[in-house]
Amino acid sequence: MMNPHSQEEGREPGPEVEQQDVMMLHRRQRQCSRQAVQIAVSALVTAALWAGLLTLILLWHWETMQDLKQLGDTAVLNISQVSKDLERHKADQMAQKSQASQMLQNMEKIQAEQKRMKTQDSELSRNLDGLQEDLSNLKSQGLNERRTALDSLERLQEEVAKLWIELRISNGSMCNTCPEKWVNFQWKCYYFGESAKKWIQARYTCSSLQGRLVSIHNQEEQDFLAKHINEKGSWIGLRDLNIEGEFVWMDENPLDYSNWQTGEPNNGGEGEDCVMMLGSGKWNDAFCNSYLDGWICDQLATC
Ligand code: MMA
Ligand code: CA
Repeated sequence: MMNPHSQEEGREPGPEVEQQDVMMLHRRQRQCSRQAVQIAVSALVTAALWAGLLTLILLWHWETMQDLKQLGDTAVLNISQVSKDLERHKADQMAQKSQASQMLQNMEKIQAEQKRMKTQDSELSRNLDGLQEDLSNLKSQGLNERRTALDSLERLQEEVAKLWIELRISNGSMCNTCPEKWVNFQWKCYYFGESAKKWIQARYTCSSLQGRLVSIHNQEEQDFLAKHINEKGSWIGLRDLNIEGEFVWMDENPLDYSNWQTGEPNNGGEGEDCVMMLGSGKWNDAFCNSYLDGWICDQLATC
């Protein structure tokens, strides 16, 4: 080290100067060593600080890594769980799809069955209609046959009664018994009603007296009646209600005898379907709802 006083006025250094120099040297040495210590201490502190900082950073980093690792593990777990769920869902979806297609097939089958049943149903209802029609035909046929049979029976009974009377006549014993107020002629009895009635009311009254509006089949019978009738005219059991001009007797025997007034039957006025015997005994077709004061009933005489 250069001495700052070495160039002073060319004076020779004495022992005091040397002592001073040593002291200065010592002071400088102390200063140097203090500085070195300071530097070392500060270096140490700095190093310690850096070490602490590094440790902190490392710690933080380690924790972060741990967290990240945990997060990663969790994520892996979640992903595997999600993929499992996804697989399960896929399987479910497949199952549902196959179920849906199965259901569709079933539905188609059901629809086809329904269609078949509808066709069968309409066929059955057609058959049923046919059967019902057959049944009603059979019923009406049965009814018609029953009616025809009853009519035939009635006619036969009447025939038997007539034959029975004829047999009694040929044997010499007459069947000429009539109820009170009835008049006998041949094998019949006659009732001469005398109150104002329409044709239908007269028919009803005769039937309530166990007789019928009279049927006339020969001249003798006509002559007998003509003698007893009401002069204003009387209803008899003949009419052409169903077919105009086709006259029918109440005893259902054919029109084998007639005694029409000249020009009759003429179906005059509002239409004339019921027959009356005029005071003269001649017949005239008249309006059925006219009131006549006379009406004649007949019935077979008893033996
Ligand atoms: C006339 C004649 C008949 C008819 C009656 C009705 C009097 O006779 O036309 O045919 O039935 O009238 O009252
Ligand atoms: Ca007439």
